[in-house]
Amino acid sequence: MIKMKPINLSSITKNGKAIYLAYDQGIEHGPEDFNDKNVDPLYIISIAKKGKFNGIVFQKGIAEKYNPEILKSKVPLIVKLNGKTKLQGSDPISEPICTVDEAIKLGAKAVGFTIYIGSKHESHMFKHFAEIEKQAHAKGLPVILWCYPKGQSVKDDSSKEMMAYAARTGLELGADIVKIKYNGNPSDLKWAVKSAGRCKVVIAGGVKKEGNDFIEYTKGLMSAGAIGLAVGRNVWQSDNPYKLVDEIKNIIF
Ligand code: FBP
Repeated sequence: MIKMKPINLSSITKNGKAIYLAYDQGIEHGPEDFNDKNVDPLYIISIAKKGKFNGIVFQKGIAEKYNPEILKSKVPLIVKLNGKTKLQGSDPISEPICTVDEAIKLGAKAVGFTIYIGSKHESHMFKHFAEIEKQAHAKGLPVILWCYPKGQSVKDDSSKEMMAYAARTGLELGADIVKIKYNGNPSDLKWAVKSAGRCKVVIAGGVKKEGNDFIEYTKGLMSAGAIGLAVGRNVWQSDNPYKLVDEIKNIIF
């Protein structure tokens, strides 16, 4: 009998909680998310370093070209292994663009992979995920699944049912952490967290929120049992990311 050792998440969590800085939007959404300042990956690395994030998420290209600065920052690198542009049609597919071995060579402490549940290409992404999950776990590397309901068959991607479906998919596919979208209702999220079982749940930030809304959002998701955030735009589009990060870290930890 093979004894399965649980994957150790201590390199990308602190006391079981986490805040990751996501910066794969350049390919997922295009540079329209950026301004003069945050278009520069060095600015993002400096936020992650100063804010002592538990991980910084890059695609392979940025992880390679800015590797010395990333490693010097000591912020754990999380490499996304697949990606797509927003120019695709309504049933998206995200193909692998980096391998587990390449990510390890870049110094990755974890890998990320996106699956669009509900897309007619879902099974294709399942197959690739299964492969990377096997390879990453064989090397002791945690796997984070971005699990987003998207496709013609998905009517409401942030309904209670869809949030729980995405979370449960993370558990059943073998992810260590599943990243889902959150509709702002903690009692809906509680059910999603319960559905994820021993797979931990982190939440995407979404489009930039105004005023105190992101603070309330963070309070709600922590009260529902998520372990934290994998946030992008709300942090690096903020005029004062450091103040915001201090505030949300106080809530998370
Ligand atoms: P944000 O916090 O900026 O929403 O980033 C989270 C994220 O998961 C990114 O990693 C990813 O690029 C993006 O959202 C995808 O969002 P969408 O599915 O809405 O295009």
